[in-house]
Amino acid sequence: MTTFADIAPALERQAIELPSWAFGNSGTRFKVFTTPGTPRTPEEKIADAAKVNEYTALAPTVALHIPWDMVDDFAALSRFAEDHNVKLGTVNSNTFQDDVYKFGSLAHSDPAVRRKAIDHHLKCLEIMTEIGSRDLKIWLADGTNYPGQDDLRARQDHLAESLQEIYSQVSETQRLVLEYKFFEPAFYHTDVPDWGTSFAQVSALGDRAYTCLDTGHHAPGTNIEFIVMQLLRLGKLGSFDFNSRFYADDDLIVGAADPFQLFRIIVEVIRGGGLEVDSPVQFMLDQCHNVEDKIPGQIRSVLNVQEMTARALLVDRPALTAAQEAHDVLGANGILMDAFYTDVRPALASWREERGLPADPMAAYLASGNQSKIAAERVGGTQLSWSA
Ligand code: AOS
Ligand code: ZN
Ligand code: ZN
Repeated sequence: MTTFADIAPALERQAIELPSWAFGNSGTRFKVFTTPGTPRTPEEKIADAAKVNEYTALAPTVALHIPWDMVDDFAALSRFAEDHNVKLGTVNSNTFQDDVYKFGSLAHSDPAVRRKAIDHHLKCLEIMTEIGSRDLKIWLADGTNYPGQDDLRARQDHLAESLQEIYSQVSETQRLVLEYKFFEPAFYHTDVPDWGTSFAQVSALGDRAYTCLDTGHHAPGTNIEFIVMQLLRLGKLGSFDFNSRFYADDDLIVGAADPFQLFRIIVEVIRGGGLEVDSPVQFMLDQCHNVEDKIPGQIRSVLNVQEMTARALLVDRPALTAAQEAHDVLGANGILMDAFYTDVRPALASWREERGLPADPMAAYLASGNQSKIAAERVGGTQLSWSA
């Protein structure tokens, strides 16, 4: 029988990186609604991320997006973050907004376009060195819309060469993480559609190249926890982009659509050592808040991950192994479901209080008045959106 005291050390070291872009306005192709108090600068995005950490102690780092978070002085931005008790984390590249990338970036047929895309990543690595960031995360919008539009094989070769050049500049203390996505914005094929392609590409690069698994980037019905198991087994699961989806890449609050799937994923993370001290797995959110307030949206998200982690840690491993070895099908399933159905919220509330945190971070944040404070303070200027 696993108790809450047994799982406390693992909960203690849980860290979930927040994406700076989650604090900007976002929407669908139909409308982007604005929220009072939305950040107008990268500093304000970091200050909002720091609020999430202040109330939860779960989110000590903030991921940047270049050029959305481009500033003149990254050392100053880094100091600003540290003054707010957070650090700058993963740097996300962006080769999907410029007209030159209409037909691709690192996989483009034109060497001049590939050069520009590679240089952008080299610039990201320079910024990472300046701010002490470990991970360069690459998500590519590259792909085609119609069969025959381009040469799939040649594009894959171009991608491999481009990644090789970028990887050659990744320092000993840095990593390259390649995200996959099965469709969108390209609809016929994407150049990194699945974990297998990402795995093949990063394996060809070397030890400091990993795969990023975004939970929203699979076809409906995909057994994502199997992929988690396999990538951990192969030593190539570098990071998660957590979110949830009902239909496509919805980027909704993690655990909102399918809490049981999140539980199953975290069970495999734990089984594969992904929560251990020296684990290579970086937990990150990749979400947008279209209609809800952004800071509470992120607070809810990290709490969802924490709650599901606590439940997954409560799985009675020795009993599960015994049931599995005995081929006790229903017994094994029952042990897993017992953990899933455990309400860990009261125990987590006391655990937080023992650490000087609010028992209910969401209620404490809402009562703090911060939301009306930032709405009153942040007048003038231009609110940032998800993509700027
Ligand atoms: C895009 O679909 C990917 O999920 C990216 O990880 C992420 O949303 C993007 O980098 C933000 O622009
Ligand atoms: Zn993502
Ligand atoms: Zn996505």
